[in-house]
Amino acid sequence: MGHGLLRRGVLLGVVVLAVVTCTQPAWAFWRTTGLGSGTAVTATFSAPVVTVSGTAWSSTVHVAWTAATTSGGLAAQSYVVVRVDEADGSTAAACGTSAGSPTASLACDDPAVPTGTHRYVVTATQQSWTSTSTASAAFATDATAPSIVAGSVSPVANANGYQRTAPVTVPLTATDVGPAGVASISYRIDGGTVTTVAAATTSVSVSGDGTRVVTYAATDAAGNVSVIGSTTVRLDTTAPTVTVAKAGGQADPTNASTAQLTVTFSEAVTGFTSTDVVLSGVTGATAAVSGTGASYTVAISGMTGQGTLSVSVPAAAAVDVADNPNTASGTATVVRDTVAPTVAVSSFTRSGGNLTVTGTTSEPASVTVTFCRGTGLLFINLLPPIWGSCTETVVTVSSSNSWTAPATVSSTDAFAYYARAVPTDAAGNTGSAVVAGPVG
Ligand SMILES: [Ca+2]
Ligand SMILES: [Ca+2]
Repeated sequence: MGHGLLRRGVLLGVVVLAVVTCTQPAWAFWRTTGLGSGTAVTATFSAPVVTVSGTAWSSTVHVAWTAATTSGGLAAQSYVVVRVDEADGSTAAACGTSAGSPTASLACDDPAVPTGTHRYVVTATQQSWTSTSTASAAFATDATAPSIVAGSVSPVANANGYQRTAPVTVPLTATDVGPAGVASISYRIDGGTVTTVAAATTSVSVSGDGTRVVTYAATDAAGNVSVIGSTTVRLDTTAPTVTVAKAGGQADPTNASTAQLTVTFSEAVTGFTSTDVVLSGVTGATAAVSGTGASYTVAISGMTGQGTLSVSVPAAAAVDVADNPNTASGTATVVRDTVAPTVAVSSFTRSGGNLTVTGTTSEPASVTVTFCRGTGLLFINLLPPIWGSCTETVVTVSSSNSWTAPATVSSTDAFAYYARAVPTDAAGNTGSAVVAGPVG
């Protein structure tokens, strides 16, 4: 026993030690009662004064304290460091110290401090004396990343998950876990430039058709970065356009009661049906639509009248995936004509070996003219020609409706010649034949 405090302590009958932890300085006192005569000896044991430091928000906290000494000048033998959580007052051993494993140092690093705000308390021990510091200043650590969520996009997507009005707004809200607090939100659209906003909430404005992916993350003031989130925006602000055309191989004009047309949208649509086809110009025409997506066939049937059938698709007949209604189409036409042309011969002449027949038709047409030698000389010709072996000439009659067909025969041939004209219009209607001759 090397010092006076204990020597004096041995002499005391009753020793009461009280440590006041929340006042500065802490102090201890002895009170003793002896046999017959009382003696009181009082000494103080100063408490350490604790300071904390470290890199902001770091989970390693440097704790330092002043040496505790007795009023008799004896330094404390050891110290135990305790960390107090500001949030709930709970305590934890710090710097690896405990009552059974104190430190003789006047400083230590407290590693792996959990996220939170902490104060430190150091208890000094000198033999049976103890003296506990007041709590240090607070030190906040934050090793916990914030979280970030996207709220409901505006406007609300349709049932297909598409928007048709730009811009689409994606609200973002970040929440930090720990005392550092959210420092910023960073986001980008697709592979675009990263935008960083120094706030805990922001909103992203998305424009431009397509499937757009917004990615985002939050960073707290300690530099912890959240998990990266993403929100997909499907934006289509473009209305479908539509064209109507005659199907491949569709005759125009035609003499049929049916016709086929194609309807092609600029993108896949839904809702296009037979009732969306507008028909006019030919009595009896009805439409039947088949097809899906962007391509449809319109089968027209039941035409009984003559004239120009007009086919079109009005605006808002169908919608795309984002519910954009189509714009109106142009008009496709097919002429229906079941009336056969008539033909007339105006003249049929021969000059040497040159035969020429002229005539007219009741409408633009092709006239098939067949020249044929009769069975005898002109003045005795009694029998009709044998048409199957005769020379044919096809002439197309212009809109003037007049035609001329030439043929060349032997200039010395004295037999009679005939010409037969048969008109066919563009719709395929063939008129009655007219025979001219003989000439010779
Ligand atoms: Ca944090
Ligand atoms: Ca569209």
